[in-house]
Amino acid sequence: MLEGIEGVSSFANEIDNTFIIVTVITLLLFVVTIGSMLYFVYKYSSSKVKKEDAQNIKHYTPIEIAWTVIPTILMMIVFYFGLESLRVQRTMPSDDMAQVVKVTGQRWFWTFEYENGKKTNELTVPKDTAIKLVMTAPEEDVLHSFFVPAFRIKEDVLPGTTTYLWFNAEKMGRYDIQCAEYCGTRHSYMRSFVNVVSKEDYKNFLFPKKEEPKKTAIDLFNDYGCVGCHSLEDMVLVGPSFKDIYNKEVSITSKGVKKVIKRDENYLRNSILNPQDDVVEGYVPHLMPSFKNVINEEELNTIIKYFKGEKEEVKKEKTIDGLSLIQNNGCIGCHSLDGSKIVGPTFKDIYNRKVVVTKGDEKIELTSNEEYLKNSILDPKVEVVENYPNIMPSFKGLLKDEEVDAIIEYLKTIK
Ligand code: HEC
Ligand code: HEC
Ligand SMILES: [Cu+2]
Repeated sequence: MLEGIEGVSSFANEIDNTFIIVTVITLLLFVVTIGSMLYFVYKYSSSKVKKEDAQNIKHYTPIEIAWTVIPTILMMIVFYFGLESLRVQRTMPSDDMAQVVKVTGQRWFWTFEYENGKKTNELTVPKDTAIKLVMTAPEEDVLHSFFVPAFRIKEDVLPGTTTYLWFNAEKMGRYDIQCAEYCGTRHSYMRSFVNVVSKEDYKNFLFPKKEEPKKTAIDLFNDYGCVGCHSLEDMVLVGPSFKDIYNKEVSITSKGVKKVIKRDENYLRNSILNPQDDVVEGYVPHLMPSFKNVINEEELNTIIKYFKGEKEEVKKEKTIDGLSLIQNNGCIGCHSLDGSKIVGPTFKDIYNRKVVVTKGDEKIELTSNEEYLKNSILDPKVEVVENYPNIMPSFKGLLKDEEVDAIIEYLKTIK
C-alpha cells in the first residue's frame, strides 16, 4: 500500500472511520439536496407547467420538521465521531507512561532529543509504545508544523511555545515526516522520517554497545598467564624469553629425538597449542600447559604477529567527523557543498576566500580564515555576508568547541 495511506498508529482507525462517516453523511446530504433540486428543476420546468397553475406554498409543517430534525441528527453523528477521535488524539499519556521525545523544528530541519540526551535528525521509536512529543521552535525562528500522515497526527510547532503530540505505532517501518506550515524557501525540504523499530533495536539505538577494543598480544600474554613463565625481555623465567625468537635456531627434543630447528611460524603455533611435542633444551618438559581450545585462531595470529615483530595496527580513536556534524545540525539545509546557492553561501571553496560582510552599518571585505569561520558559526549576526539574509541561527551552546573545530577542518577540505 502507498506509504501514509495505511494508518499505523493506535488511533488511526478511529480517525479514518471518522473521515469515512463524515464523507458518507456529506455525500448523502449532497445527493438528497442536489438530487431533489435537479428533479424539481426538470419536473417543474417552465415548458411543462403553465404559469397560472403555479402555486405558492406558504407552509408545510411535516417537511419543515423533517429537514430540521434529520440534518440535526446527522450533524450530531458527525460531531460525536469528531469529538471522540479528537479526544483520543489530544489526551496525552502522562510522562511516566510514555517515552518523551523533545522535538525542535527550525528552518529547515527537525531535531529529536531522547530521554538520555541523544540527538538525531530522524525520529526512531519503539513499536507498541506510547510516545509523547514535546515540541518547540527556537525563539527567533518561524512557525512549523509536525505532520506524520501515517500516524494521522499533525500539530503546529511554534517559537517560544510548547505543543504536544502523542502516538503509539503498531507497525514497524519508515514513515514520512513533513513540515506542514509554509516556513520559507526550503520549506519543502523540511522533511524527515520516523523509524518504528522493535523495543530491542530501540534499546540498542539509545545505548549502542561499544565495540570491545581488540586485544593486543601483550594483553593476551597477561590474560593467559604466559608472562608468569615467559619474559618479554632478555630474561629466562620458567620458560624461554620471548625476545627476538622468531626465525632463530633452537635445540629441541621432538618425540624423543634431539634436533636443532628454526623457530618458524608453524613451530611457534605448535609450541603454544601442543607444547608437549617439542621441548626446548634445558627446560622442564610438560610444564607449559596446552592452549589448544583455549586460545582462538584470531588471538593466536595476534601472538604470532608479535613474535614476528609486526607492528599491530593501533585503532585510531574515533575523531569527530565534520561532515556528519554539518549534516546533523542542518547546515546543509542552507549551505550547499557543490557551489550552488541555496539559502546561505556555498561551502565549496569557502576557506580563505574573499568575502564582503556587513558589520553594524559598515561594509568590509575579509578573508574567511579560521577565526572568521568560527565567528560565523557562533555569532552569525555580527558579520553578515553581503546579499544574504540575516537568518542563520547561532550555534553557540549547541556545538562544542571541538565540534566547531572539526567543522572548520572539514570546511577547509571542500574544494
Ligand atoms: C607454566 C609455565 C608456562 C606458561 C603459563 C606458558 N608457558 Fe610457554 N613454555 C614454558 C616452558 C617451560 C617452555 C619450554 C619447554 C617447552 O618447549 O615446552 C615453553 C615454551 C614455549 C614456546 C617455545 C619457546 C621457544 O623458545 O622455542 C612458546 C612459543 C611458548 N612457550 C609460548 C607460550 C605462550 C604464548 C603462552 C601463553 C599463552 C605460554 N607459553 C604459557 C612454560 C610456560
Ligand atoms: C537557516 C539557514 C542556515 C543554517 C541552518 C546554517 N546557516 Fe550558515 N549561513 C546562512 C546564511 C543565510 C548565511 C549568510 C549570511 C550570514 O553571514 O549570516 C550563512 C553564513 C555562514 C557562514 C559564512 C559564509 C561565508 O561565505 O562567509 C558560515 C561559515 C556558515 N554559515 C556556517 C554554517 C554552519 C557550520 C552551519 C551548521 C552548524 C550553518 N551555517 C547553518 C544560513 C544558515
Ligand atoms: Cu517548517
